[in-house]
Amino acid sequence: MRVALTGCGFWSRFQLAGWREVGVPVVAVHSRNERRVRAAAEAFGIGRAYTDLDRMIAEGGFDVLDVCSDVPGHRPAVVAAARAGLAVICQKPLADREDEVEEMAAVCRSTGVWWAVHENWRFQRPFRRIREWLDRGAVGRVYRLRLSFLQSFDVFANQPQLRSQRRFILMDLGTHLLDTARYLGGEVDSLFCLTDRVRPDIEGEDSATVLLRFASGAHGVVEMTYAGLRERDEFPSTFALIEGESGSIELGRDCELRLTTRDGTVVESARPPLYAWADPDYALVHASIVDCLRDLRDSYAQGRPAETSGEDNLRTLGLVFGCYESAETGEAVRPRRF
Ligand code: 89V
Repeated sequence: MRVALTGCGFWSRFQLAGWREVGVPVVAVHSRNERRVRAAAEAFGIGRAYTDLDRMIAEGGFDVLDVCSDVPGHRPAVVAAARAGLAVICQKPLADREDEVEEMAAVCRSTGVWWAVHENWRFQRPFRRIREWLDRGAVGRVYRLRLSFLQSFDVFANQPQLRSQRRFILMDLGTHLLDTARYLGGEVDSLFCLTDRVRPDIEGEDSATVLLRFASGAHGVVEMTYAGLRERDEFPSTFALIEGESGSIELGRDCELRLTTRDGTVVESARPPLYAWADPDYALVHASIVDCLRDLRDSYAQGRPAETSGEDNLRTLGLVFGCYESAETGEAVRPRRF
């Protein structure tokens, strides 16, 4: 598997470090910004650097295009790669407009390429451990699941483009949290969502509260904000509570998990490895890049859809667009299927 990467912003250096960590060569890199692409190529010893994406694709020599650009760059890059018969991995969200998602899905389906979304949140160690506990029935039938991501972290310092996104927290973060909700709770039948823009100096919503009804009958609550002002929060941790008929699982500070049953409480740390290249502020998330890339590498090699395949991620996006629809109409909605 040889990868070429497009987009050399803040996230790309962690993505490139992640590929190195899982032993997959990145042979070419592209950005419209010449200074950035040169810097990325130099830092990671990549021989080929391009400012013209079509040229990089035409010159070939790689199997997979990893789309790591900002959101408006996703659609053209995914479509160009798929039309050239390349496998594609794209950062989330695939697109923030439904017509663009439809086009990307149509092109990937008609060309038959292997496509996936780099959806790393569900690969965080605590969620993998919770999934194991759920699979072995540790808490019995789950009747409610809560995910909370309530932060005062200044996410705009490293990613200033997020300030001007008309659709912000549900797109940037809700994609992750709703995907994790699906990973832990299964598919969703209906949802209701409220949004708010608390900070006056950004375009989009920075707080959202989502109520889910899973196909299993379980209830879900997913709440998120970047507008928090609390004594102690812990970016980028998601806190969780999963309630089952015979027990509960809590995910708290510092990746600490508590499994409570009638026999008592088991406490376990699910802290991931701390990679030397990770930004300490994002260590938990950066570690999950490695586990996500490992799954992408292995599924590609084995010719099977990734856990976070394009098709799978379309269901997550159905929830995200459903949240905006619900927030606009004030109605509960059934998520659309792309
Ligand atoms: O992982 C991400 O998508 C990042 C952050 C955690 C900052 O939202 O954009």
